[in-house]
Amino acid sequence: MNFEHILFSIEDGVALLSLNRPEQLNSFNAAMHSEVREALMLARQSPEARVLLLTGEGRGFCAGQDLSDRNVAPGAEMPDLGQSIEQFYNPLIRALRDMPLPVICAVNGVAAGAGANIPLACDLVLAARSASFIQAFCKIGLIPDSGGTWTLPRLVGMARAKALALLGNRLSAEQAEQWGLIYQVVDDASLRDEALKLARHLATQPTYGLALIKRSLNASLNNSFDEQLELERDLQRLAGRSDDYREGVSAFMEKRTPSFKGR
Ligand code: T3D
Repeated sequence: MNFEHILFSIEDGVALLSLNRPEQLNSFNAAMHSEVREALMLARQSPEARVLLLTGEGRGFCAGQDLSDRNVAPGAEMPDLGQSIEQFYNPLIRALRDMPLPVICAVNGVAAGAGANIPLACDLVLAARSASFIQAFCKIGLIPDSGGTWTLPRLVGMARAKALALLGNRLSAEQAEQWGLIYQVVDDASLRDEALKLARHLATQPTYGLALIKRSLNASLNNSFDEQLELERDLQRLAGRSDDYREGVSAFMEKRTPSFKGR
């Protein structure tokens, strides 16, 4: 598929989206936002796609907003960042979080600003050992966006969230793993292979059931215990009517490997 600022393909059930503005550390301009939105729509709608893998080309994962689009001459009117968040960043974060497929993010290098929070909207985050996460917003007078003010305290606790957001220091991938911000650190040279291995495995699994799992876990962050029990009842009812559940039970009883179709 032909894009200018991203690479996108669907192969063996894996939709692979790689940010591709390496000279600008894959920072977002409006054109890249539009292409990412189109690719996410394709991944969501294509029956072949059973998992999404998000990564970046070059030495960085993503440096957030392209600041060259925000460098306003003295006296000129500043852009409306609320409008930018509404039009670009919030839909991106919602699209990743609500994607009815497992979303893996392979953080291949520095992740700063919105680029540090986009991985946190994904389901499984792997990072290269040399990667790092920087809540860079405070250094230019902004607040963490792309869901960062919601996700950070829930993942690492308020004390660490405030330190990350107010100081904007570089957090190494290893520290991010230790703090529970991401799933796993892997050696730089094996990041792409490890992420693809995980993606190819997930692409053979009961996709619909996996989508219900992520929906229930995402909802648990806001639900009471009783609300969550009720949600589990409702989603298990849906899962129990799927072809993959029928196949999973039948394969278990027949002592064979299941062949899931993702429905
Ligand atoms: O505006 C809105 O719509 C609201 C939403 C905002 C969301 C946000 O993300 S705001 C936060 C924006 N991002 C940042 O503040 C991060 C800025 N970048 C950095 O702090 C550093 O570049 C890094 C810590 C990420 C990496 O540092 P380093 O030393 O490894 O690389 P570098 O030399 O700074 O950057 C390499 C090149 O990428 C360089 O270009 P050059 O000099 O080689 O031509 C640099 O200008 C460019 N680059 C890096 N980040 C950005 C960027 N160009 C434009 N925008 C960037 N964000």
